[in-house]
Amino acid sequence: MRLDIVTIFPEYFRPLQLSLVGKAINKGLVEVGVHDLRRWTSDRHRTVDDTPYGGGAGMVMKPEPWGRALDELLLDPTPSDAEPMLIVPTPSGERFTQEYAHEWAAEKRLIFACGRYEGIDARVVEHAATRMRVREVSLGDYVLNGGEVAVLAMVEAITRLVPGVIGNAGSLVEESHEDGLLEYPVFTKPPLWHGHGVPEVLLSGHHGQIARWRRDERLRRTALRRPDMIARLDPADLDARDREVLAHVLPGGDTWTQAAQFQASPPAVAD
Ligand code: JD8
Repeated sequence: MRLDIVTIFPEYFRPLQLSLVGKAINKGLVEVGVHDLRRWTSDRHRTVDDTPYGGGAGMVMKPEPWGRALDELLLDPTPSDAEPMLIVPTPSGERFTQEYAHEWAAEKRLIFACGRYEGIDARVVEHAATRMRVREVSLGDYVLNGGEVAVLAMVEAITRLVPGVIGNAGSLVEESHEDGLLEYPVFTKPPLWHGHGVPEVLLSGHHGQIARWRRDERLRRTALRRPDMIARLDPADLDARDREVLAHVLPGGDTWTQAAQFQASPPAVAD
């Protein structure tokens, strides 16, 4: 997989050399190119921004440097049969999810455009969409100062799903957001810490009971912290015990089906 990142702050991406992504790069599983947008400016001040049409606060990123940058990156056809996809982080994008992470981990080439200031002139995406697939996505409902942090997060979420990057892919299965439930709490030695013990069942060696306890914890946590995820669960994936657990967590002791009605405004659940 080849990743190209265009930004006015290339140093933001030095951490990509570390840990998992760094290893994936060294193993040749992922190729990452970080490009300074100012390389494609045309004036001696290397200007990338200008005042917004229609007035208003702040500055907008000029289209020309972006156009030249994408032109040049598209000229370089490697990997040969790759159809690059342009990913543009923006607070006004659709939410980036684990589902997208899986989809994009199967792509051969991704190009990330990091905006700054008030954003990138909208014609850049409009023009790019005439030449490649473009996705405008948001990391979440909060405002960052630019796209770099979002790209760092997405690159990590995507590359760790590239086959061969994570040693034992098995560990991916029970992760939050993989099967619609949050993770269970984890513990390690010592058995007693600051007067806090470890749930007995985890020391029992009884794998069936441990698996059941972990599933119950995943259901409880998800119902309490993310009732919206409970409402999206497929009923066929829940057994009688699951329903019983949810019935005890959800208000009025109703089964998980009640959750759907709370979709709009999940009730405040006492933690
Ligand atoms: C790209 C410029 C800053 C945003 C004026 C603050 C994503 N979840 C997210 N929150 N914020 C972003 C994001 C913010 C960006 C850019 C992404 C480019 N800004 C702007 C509009 C208001 N400033 C994001 N993904």
